[in-house]
Amino acid sequence: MLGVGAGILSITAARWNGAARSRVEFTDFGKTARTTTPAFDARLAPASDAGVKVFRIPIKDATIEIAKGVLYQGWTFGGTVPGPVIRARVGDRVRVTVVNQSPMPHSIDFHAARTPANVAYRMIMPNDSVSFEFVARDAGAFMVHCGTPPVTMHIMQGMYLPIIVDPRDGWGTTADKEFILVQSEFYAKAGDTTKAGGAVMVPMQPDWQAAMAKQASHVVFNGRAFQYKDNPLKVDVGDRVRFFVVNAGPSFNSDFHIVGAMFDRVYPDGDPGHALAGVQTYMIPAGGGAVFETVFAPDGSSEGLYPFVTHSFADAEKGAVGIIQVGTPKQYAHMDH
Ligand SMILES: [Cu+2]
Repeated sequence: MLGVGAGILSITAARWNGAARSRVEFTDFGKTARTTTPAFDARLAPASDAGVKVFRIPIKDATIEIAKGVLYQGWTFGGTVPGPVIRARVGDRVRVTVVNQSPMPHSIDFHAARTPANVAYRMIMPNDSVSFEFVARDAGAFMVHCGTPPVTMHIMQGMYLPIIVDPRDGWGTTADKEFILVQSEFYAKAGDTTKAGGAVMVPMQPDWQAAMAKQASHVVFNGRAFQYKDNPLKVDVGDRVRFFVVNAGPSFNSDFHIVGAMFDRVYPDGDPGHALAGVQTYMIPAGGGAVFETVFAPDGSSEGLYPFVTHSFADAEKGAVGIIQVGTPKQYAHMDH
C-alpha cells in the first residue's frame, strides 16, 4: 500500500511541478572544460530546464596563460581560470561534488547558497571530496571560490568560478547575446629557474608581498590580460546584450564601463527589482557581481568597436580591457590579425 501511495504522490507532484522540475542533469567539469584558446569563451547558453542540476568539479593544479606568452603555475577548479561557468534558475536544486585532485587542502564557497558554511565549505583534503546541495533562491551573478586560508593566496592562484542564477521568470527583456566576464588580479613573479634546465620556460609564481601591498602584476577579464583586444566579443547591430560580471578580486573593485555605450539596465545584486537605468559605470566590489544590459542600436551605439574596461584605469592598463565588435566595421574588416 505504501508503494502505491508513494507512486500516486510522486505522479501528483510531477503534475504540479512539471516533469522538468524533477529532471536531473549531470555535468562533469572534469570532462567538459570551457575553451580558453584563442580566448576564454565568454558566450553563454541559456540554463537548461532541469530542476535538479548536478555538478562534479575537480580541483587540480594547472599551468595557465595569464597574458600572451606568460605562463603561471596556478590552482584551479576544473583546470581553467576562471573555473567552469554554472548556470541555474531560481528554484533549481544545485548539487555539487568537489573532488580534490591536488596535493594540498582546498575548499569551495558558493556565494549563491544559503547553507551552513562549516558543512558545505569545510576543508577538502587531497583525494577527498565534499558534496552538498542547495536551492538557488537568489537571482544574480555570484562568485564561487576556494575559502582555505590564506584566502588571498587561493584566490590569486586562480580558484574561482561564476554561478549565474536567472530569476524564475527571466530578466524581463530578451537578450540577443549573453556574456560572462570575471575580473580578477594576478600577483606574479618570476618562477624558480634553478630547477629548470635553462631553455625551459618556467611558469611565474605568486608574489605574496605584492598581494599584501595590492600591487597586481596583471588585472584581467576571464583569466588573461587583453585577450578580448585580440579576440573581440562579437555582436550584431541592434542586439540587446546582457553581461554577467563577477569580480573575483581578491582585492580590487571593478568599475565596469563600456566606452561608447550606456547601460539601459544594471541589476545590482542581480535582482530585477533593483534595476537602475541609464548608468555609465557601475562598481562591483571584490566578491560581488552584477548584471548589465545595453542595446547596440542602429541610431546609437551602432556598428563599431567598443572597449569594455574597469574605469579604474591603472587596472585597465594591466590588462582589464577588451573590445566588443558590433557588426563588421570597415576599419576592422581590413585589419589583419
Ligand atoms: Cu584552495
